[in-house]
Amino acid sequence: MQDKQIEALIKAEEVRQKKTISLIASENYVSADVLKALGSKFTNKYSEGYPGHRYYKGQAYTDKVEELCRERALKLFKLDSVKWGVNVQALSGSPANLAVYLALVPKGGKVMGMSLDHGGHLTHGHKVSATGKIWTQVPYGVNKDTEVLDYEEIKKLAIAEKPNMIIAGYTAYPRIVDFKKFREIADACGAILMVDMSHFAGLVAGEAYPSPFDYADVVTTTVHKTLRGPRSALIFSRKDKTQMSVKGNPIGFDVLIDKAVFPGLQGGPHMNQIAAVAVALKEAATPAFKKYAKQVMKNAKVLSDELKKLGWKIISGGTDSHLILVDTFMNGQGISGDEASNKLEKEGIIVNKNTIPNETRSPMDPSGIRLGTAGETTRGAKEKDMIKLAQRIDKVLKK
Ligand code: DSN
Repeated sequence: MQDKQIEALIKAEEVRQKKTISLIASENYVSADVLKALGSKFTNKYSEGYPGHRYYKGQAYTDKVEELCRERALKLFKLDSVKWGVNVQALSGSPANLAVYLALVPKGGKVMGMSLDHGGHLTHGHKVSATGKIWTQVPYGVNKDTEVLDYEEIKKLAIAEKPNMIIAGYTAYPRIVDFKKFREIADACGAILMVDMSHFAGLVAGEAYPSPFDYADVVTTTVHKTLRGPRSALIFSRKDKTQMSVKGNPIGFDVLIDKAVFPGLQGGPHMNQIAAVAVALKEAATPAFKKYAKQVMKNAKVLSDELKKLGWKIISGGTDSHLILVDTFMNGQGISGDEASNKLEKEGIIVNKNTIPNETRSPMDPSGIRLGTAGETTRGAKEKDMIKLAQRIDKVLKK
């Protein structure tokens, strides 16, 4: 590179990644092919619009790449293109979620999402996010004692509040979500059901975690977590679910969402990113990826069990995904999440501090840390490595 300053920083980041263990549940390591597509000359092309309907000329290959990406996305999750559409242009998870609400929820309407300290995402209607300013969040949480979803409580709240949309799928919830129950809840109050599967999309693709597609009206996901692609997002939506236009014509959710993404929210799509998503989706359709997804979950279980044995409090008592939430503070018996994540970083283990359900501290210095096994599993880690890792974490935290 001519730019030696940036070249040096890229090199330094490569070395940092090589020398450290990332247990950040939302990170992964992409393939050389994904990187190649991201760094390709598609970055030079403006292609506002959708395949076949662009504003600028010169779209012969952008159209092909976007169509291929859409086909691969539908195929990976076994979706019928008559029933489901997919938008592949959202730049990342937050704009994807925002686009869905812009498309389907009237301004001032209610979105029912999990509160932040219980494991929800900012864009599930939290007040500091635009999603909490344009719409009103009806927050729900996990059961105080079991720390898992209490579907009866969620149903009662939904019936009382009548939200326009219910969001299932979280950023720090380690357990399997019962999508069928969420469908029943949405039907009981007339809400649209959106699943944000950003965290577990790769596990669904690898058939290691239940698929939400039989039950949801809309499914959003980032591509860069367990799905192991570039930073980007996909929005799947039902074509046969409609809303009335002002002229009284039914319009499919897919059409409304496409319009909300462009021109509603974004300009030209990042075609290099879409090419890289297409590469990642092809990789995720392989038998090797299925094996990977299962190993991610086995590793998380072993890491969680071992930390528990060593005396750490695991929120909800364990995990059935790639993600583990550890209460390191333990009501003052242990250390805060901030201190824990700092100590671990000094020893080359990268995690994020995280709030825990019914948090008593602050988001900047919460009671826990969140761990995930997607990245280290990509690097070949197995159960025996997780046992050693848990012992190392324990030693560092108790130092
Ligand atoms: N930052 C992502 C995560 O870590 O879960 C969500 O936006």
